[in-house]
Amino acid sequence: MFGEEYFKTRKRLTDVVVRVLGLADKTDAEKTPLLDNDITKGLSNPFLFVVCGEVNAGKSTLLNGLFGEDVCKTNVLPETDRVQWYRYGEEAHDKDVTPILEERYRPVDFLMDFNLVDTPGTNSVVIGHQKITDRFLPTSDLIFWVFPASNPWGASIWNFICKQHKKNKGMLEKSVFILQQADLRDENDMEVILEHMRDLAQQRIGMVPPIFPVSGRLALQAKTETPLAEDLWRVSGYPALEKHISDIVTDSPARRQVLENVRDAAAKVLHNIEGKMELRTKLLEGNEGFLREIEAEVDKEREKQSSDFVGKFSGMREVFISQSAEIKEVVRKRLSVFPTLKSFFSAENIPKMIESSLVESVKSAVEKQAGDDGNHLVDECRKHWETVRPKIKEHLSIELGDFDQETDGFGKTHERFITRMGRASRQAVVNLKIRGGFDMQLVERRAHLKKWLYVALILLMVSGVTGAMKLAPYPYLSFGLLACALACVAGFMMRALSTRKEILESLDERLEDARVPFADALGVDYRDGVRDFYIEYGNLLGSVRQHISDAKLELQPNLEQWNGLFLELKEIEQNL
Ligand SMILES: Nc1nc2c(ncn2[C@@H]2O[C@H](COP(=O)(O)OP(=O)(O)O)[C@@H](O)[C@H]2O)c(=O)[nH]1
Ligand SMILES: [Mg+2]
Repeated sequence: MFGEEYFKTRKRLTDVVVRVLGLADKTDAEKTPLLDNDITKGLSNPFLFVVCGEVNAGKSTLLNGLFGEDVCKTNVLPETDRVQWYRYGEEAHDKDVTPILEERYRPVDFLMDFNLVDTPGTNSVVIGHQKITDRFLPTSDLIFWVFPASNPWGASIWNFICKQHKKNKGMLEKSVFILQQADLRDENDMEVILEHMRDLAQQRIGMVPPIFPVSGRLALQAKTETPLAEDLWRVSGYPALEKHISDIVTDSPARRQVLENVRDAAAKVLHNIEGKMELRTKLLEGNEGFLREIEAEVDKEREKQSSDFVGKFSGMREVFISQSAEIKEVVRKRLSVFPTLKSFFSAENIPKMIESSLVESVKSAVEKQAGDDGNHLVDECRKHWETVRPKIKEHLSIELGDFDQETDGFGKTHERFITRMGRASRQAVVNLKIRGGFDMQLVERRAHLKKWLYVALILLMVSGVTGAMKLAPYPYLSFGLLACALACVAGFMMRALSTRKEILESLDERLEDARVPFADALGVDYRDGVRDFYIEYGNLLGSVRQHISDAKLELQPNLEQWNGLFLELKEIEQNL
């Protein structure tokens, strides 16, 4: 294959162009210079070789030698009087373009990159033939002037060359002279003939193009043998010719320019892509900043709600005070004279009853307050969400549902908050250890009052006995004892009331002292509960966060592909 290096670079560039266009599509970048047909068409343009020479010079055989197969018909008689344009086609077929131009499509790989124009001969007299030759010569990459080695000085071809040379400046630079059918001459003759041709060329056209003595027939024969018949191949003179063709293909400035233009266009589009990606990265960074602002706002809102808790908590203290007032009333009743007396005869646990009643009432009051506060928090979140939604729509074009579409109104968190506060309040009351101290006081009181009662009863009994036995000084002794018993009962009653007062005072003091630790004990749970609401609220922004990180992930492979393409394009540039 001729010009392997060139075709490798061209293929690579074509691949890069396809991938650059793909990336441009993905990143929405401007592709204009690469869409310009004039620029990219050059990538697939085949090379054009034109073969000129007299009838029977061996032109068709020369081409078959290059193909390595019998593509062009050869004949002693003029095979055709038409110009034949050999092009690639998946099926072999011929197409008349004009009465003197015929397109011949052949499934030969070589033709994908090279088109060949086989002219019928400079000595053929076909009207209009000249016109066709005029059309192909200027655009051709290479012109083979074919001379039969048997007689390379035929007048008609030399006249034709002179005429074309005058019309087409630069034509000779891309011309080579082929001395075909060299196998018919021996080596010494060839030397003489070559010398003679050089002189003739100098005389007629003022320069000597490269001259290659070859034998198309031997070349074809060599190529059709497997493996290639090396000796025949060398003798055919084709190695030098093919090397020359390769050099022309690789060094063609026009072709190189095409590659450079395509490379420049690809670089431009790559630059556009870079711009788009930078913009996108900036936008995403902006989005992240925006999201951080909103998150900070949510944090601030949480802080605010947690710190407002001092105010709300005075409410919790009030709850405790009002509940303790009720409790004191109950205690006062329980410790009045008759219930106290009754309590000597029936088992009852006043401290336990007091504690559980306090626990229950405080718990339900705290739960109610927590329920109200929870509703308030949900309202605050809802209000805030309605300020966030339009901002996210404006900045990130993300449509978020309203608060109740996006959440269940924080129902579970709300319930958890209430349960948590209820439990905390129970624990807080128990931790106050009101019961322990109270218990001791009651035991002491009972023991003390019992003494009074027992003494009164004993006196009453003794007074009865002495009265019945009429012991002297009757009845003064029994009346005296009765009076003493009554005095003891009065003492009992007075002590019962005064100890009740003492106990109530100390209970009052204890409850008073407990107010602050009680509220403090709830503080931690309350703050955590508030935080729960805002954690759940913050999660609402999760879809936005996800959207941004998805977009970033999407960007990553594009960045990598861009880097790869940039490096490849740089390498191609160095090869050019
Ligand atoms: N010995 C020999 N004969 C050749 C060679 N090339 C062509 N011929 C013969 O020359 C005749 C004309 O060849 P052809 O390729 O058709 O010439 P065209 O008219 O210029 O295309 C045919 O009979 C070929 O067999 C060659 O390299 N060596
Ligand atoms: Mg021919």
